[in-house]
Amino acid sequence: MTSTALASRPAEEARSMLRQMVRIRRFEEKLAVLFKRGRLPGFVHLYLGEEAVAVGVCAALREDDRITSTHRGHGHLIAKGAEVDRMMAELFGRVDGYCRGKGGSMHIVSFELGIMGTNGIVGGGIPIGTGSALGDQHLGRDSVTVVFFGDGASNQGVFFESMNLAAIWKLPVIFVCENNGYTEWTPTEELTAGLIADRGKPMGIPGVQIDGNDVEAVRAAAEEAIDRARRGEGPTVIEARTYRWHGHNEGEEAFAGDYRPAEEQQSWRDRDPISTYVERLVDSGVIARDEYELIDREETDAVDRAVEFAEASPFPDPEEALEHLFATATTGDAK
Ligand SMILES: Cc1ncc(C[n+]2csc(CCOP(=O)(O)OP(=O)(O)O)c2C)c(N)n1
Ligand SMILES: [Mg+2]
Repeated sequence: MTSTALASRPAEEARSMLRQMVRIRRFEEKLAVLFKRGRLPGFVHLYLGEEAVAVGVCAALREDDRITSTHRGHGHLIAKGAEVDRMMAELFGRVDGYCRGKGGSMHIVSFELGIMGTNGIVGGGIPIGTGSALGDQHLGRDSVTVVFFGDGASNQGVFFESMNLAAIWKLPVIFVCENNGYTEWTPTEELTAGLIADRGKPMGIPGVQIDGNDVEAVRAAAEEAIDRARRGEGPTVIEARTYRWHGHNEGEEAFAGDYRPAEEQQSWRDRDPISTYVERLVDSGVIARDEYELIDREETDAVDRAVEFAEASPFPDPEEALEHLFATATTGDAK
């Protein structure tokens, strides 16, 4: 690598992470509007405010690494390389979606991209990701799997079972808990004892609690855990503290009431992972402000085009209602 390449690499990485966060932000904002207009079939749980976690972690992954996701998973998938067009088509229930419109928000899979699925079952991705890591170990591959899950999911028994086996077998898996302070409408401290980062400690699994709104901090923690997993030294728990800006699900204001103090919400908006990163990059001369504005315009336009793409795509034929529901092959998209 030339010295120029060395010097420019961090700037390129920073730009790319910023672009990914903006892409997720604009995608999710568009979904909020579409949901209100009754244009989306099914529920959506938005990732607004948590973008730095998915982006920081996935920036540290290789293409052949895998992730498992949650009910709040659009950001994870976009960060792992999913296209907004096919994501949008899936959410509209159309054939050009990643699962031919049959998965919807909570069941999007793309094995080609290493996406083992969003998941409507809280904690459901934890054993799938642990099994994925076991598969790699058996096949002698050096890829790793990241399991994204929430603070609520950290109380599921399967998390402890999965950590146990991952520790015993030194599986190449990284457990990334997105602690956004709430499990549905209940504050985390009313449900969750102790520090989530410490939950693997009795099993010898290292854990760290990090600022999940700082994309560089997330990436640094992810790189360390991923290197460790690739070296065959086993799992790590990363607890990323963050906050969701929107409700548990869109439309919750119809029944959930005011369960989050306004000052709390404002204090996290003041720590917006995108604008704080833009400030940092502009102040340190890594990007110019108009460069950010261009990125923003491009991503906003891409999301608008994704809606057009989704609307132009047909609904699946009723004849194929029972197709692609059960696995007949071990690789490839449902398409
Ligand atoms: C096994 C199971 N139990 C309960 C639910 C209902 N449910 C959906 S999301 C959710 C809360 C999840 O909270 P957390 O893991 O913190 O994720 P967050 O929504 O905060 O991202 C619950 C209880 C479910 N989908 N699956
Ligand atoms: Mg939560």
